Amino acid sequence: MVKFLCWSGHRTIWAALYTNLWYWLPSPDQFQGRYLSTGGGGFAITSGEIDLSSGLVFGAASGTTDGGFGGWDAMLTDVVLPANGTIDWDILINFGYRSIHEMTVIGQAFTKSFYNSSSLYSYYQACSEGGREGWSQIQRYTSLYAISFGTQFDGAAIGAPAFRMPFQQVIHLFSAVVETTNNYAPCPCELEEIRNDTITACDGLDGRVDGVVGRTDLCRLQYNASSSVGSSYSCATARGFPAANGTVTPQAAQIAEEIYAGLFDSEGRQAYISFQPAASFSDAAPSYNATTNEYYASASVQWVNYFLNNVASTALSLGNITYNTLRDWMYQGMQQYRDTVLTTWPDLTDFSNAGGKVIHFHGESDSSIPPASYAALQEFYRLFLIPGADHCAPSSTQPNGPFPQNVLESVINWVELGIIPEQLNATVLAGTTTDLNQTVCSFPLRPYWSDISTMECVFDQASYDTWVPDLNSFPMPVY
Ligand SMILES: *[C@@H]1O[C@H](CO)[C@@H](O)[C@H](O)[C@H]1NC(C)=O
Ligand SMILES: *[C@@H]1O[C@H](CO)[C@@H](O)[C@H](O)[C@H]1NC(C)=O
Ligand SMILES: *[C@@H]1O[C@H](CO)[C@@H](O)[C@H](O)[C@H]1NC(C)=O
Ligand SMILES: *[C@@H]1O[C@H](CO)[C@@H](O)[C@H](O)[C@H]1NC(C)=O
Ligand SMILES: *[C@@H]1O[C@H](CO)[C@@H](O)[C@H](O)[C@H]1NC(C)=O
Ligand SMILES: *[C@@H]1O[C@H](CO)[C@@H](O)[C@H](O)[C@H]1NC(C)=O
Ligand SMILES: *[C@@H]1O[C@H](CO)[C@@H](O)[C@H](O)[C@H]1NC(C)=O
Ligand SMILES: *[C@@H]1O[C@H](CO)[C@@H](O)[C@H](O)[C@H]1NC(C)=O
Ligand SMILES: *[C@@H]1O[C@H](CO)[C@@H](O)[C@H](O)[C@H]1NC(C)=O
Ligand SMILES: [Ca+2]
Repeated sequence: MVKFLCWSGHRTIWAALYTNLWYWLPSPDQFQGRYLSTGGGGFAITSGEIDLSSGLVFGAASGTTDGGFGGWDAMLTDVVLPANGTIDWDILINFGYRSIHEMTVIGQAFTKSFYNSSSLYSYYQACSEGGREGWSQIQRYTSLYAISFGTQFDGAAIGAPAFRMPFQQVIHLFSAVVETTNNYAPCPCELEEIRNDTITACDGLDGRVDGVVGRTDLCRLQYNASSSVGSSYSCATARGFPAANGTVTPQAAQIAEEIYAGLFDSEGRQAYISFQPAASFSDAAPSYNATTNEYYASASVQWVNYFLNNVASTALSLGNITYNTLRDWMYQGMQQYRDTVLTTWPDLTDFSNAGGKVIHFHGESDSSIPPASYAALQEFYRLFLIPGADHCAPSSTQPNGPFPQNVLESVINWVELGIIPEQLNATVLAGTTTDLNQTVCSFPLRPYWSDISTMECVFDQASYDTWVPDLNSFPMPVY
């Protein structure tokens, strides 16, 4: 295996920064005619060596880029504001789509020339922000490349993409605003009790009692957090919070219900989706004042400060923020970033015509990026909601849930062998059923276990409808 580093550069506006590219190459006897691009997470455009190694298993040369941020550990937020009031659009475009594209085109040409290979299958794999980066390529670089490559990528394995970033970043404030609006910040233990009760109450709705909520849609339809009111809870000191005990209050149940329901404006119109029941309430975690012994709502406000107000600050009072404010911030972000990080160009005809394939998977109990989807474009795109899984990872509170281990292999099989991924293979990695292999249904089909070992993929309209909300708080369609 060869590790290869090179640079390409055209940025001269703010500073003479070059973009570093990093490729890992399998030895020629292990090369299988494949190239893989990888991406980042959070505000990072790269995941470094961890993801580069994932291509070698499949005999693929693999690439990553630092986006011209000045180093492999640099974040977009380190460089996007050269001064308060000023966005570096060049660097934002790098992050939005350009750097992954350049790294891919150079990597493809380099791979062909290094291995004397006249043809190449090209893939993409990443999760979260990296998933958004993958969609940024699928949505942009197809017809342009149809002549030489068919499509820039033949296939992509995309996990929990942050592709509606201006919405998803603002929804991170929603749980805290639900608390300030209700004038109550529950201690983490109280919401954890509600989540545990939710898991217990909804576990069996998928036909199998295994501690995993495989049907959060039925849970939304049939469960009400108010049934937790009066349950007693008790937690030891943890994560900077003191030991706590008590019984679940009606206010905490109300907060849980509002978080599950999603963001509604003052006229009762829906603005955005939120987390599914049984997801962890991580966005609702309060701060604690040891002097007054009080919990108060808090949230990460980096997106609002950096990208909407253009100031490098992490301070923002939640005092006057209403649900309408959150809606307006989403609208502002949609306008300001629709051609950079809002990655929802809806027409994928060229990609589909060129034979491109996407497997998109998303933890059903994702506590960072809510999983509702609008697409059912089964010919070239498959969505798999992973029962009980959290953000790009299994959930520790639903340990018997499966997690897919070989999504890229399923994409490769689909592209190169025409094997349609009707279901996705997944393995239980912890809990009492460790190593058990399961399969995951292709959305909009949903799992139902008719007995402990037999799962069917079923459809029902009421469940489906919970996944396709009408975001009618906006005067235009939200893709
Ligand atoms: C590619 O071809 C050149 C020229 O024939 C040769 O020197 C080189 O070793 C080949 N590379 C590989 C990886 O086979
Ligand atoms: C919730 O369940 C987990 C086990 O999954 C347990 O560790 C935790 O203590 C429970 N929390 C509460 C508040 O009971
Ligand atoms: C849950 O129950 C509470 C209390 O009975 C009620 O006010 C609320 O409307 C219910 N929520 C839903 C979504 O049905
Ligand atoms: C509950 O918390 C109070 C202090 O808030 C403490 O005095 C009491 O011992 C705790 N009870 C239990 C069962 O942990
Ligand atoms: C905690 O509360 C005290 C008393 O109101 C206040 O002086 C202090 O600033 C608070 N600390 C934090 C971190 O908010
Ligand atoms: C940018 O604005 C923030 C918020 O007003 C302030 O805290 C910070 O010091 C400013 N930074 C610079 C470099 O002026
Ligand atoms: C809320 O807005 C009012 C009026 O603009 C302002 O006076 C007040 O300081 C704000 N409160 C907070 C907590 O930001
Ligand atoms: C999925 O699992 C089946 C049954 O074990 C196996 O035949 C198939 O090769 C697996 N597919 C992938 C992509 O791992
Ligand atoms: C699950 O599948 C993997 C890979 O396909 C295989 O190695 C493993 O033995 C299977 N586990 C069980 C319990 O069948
Ligand atoms: Ca279950």
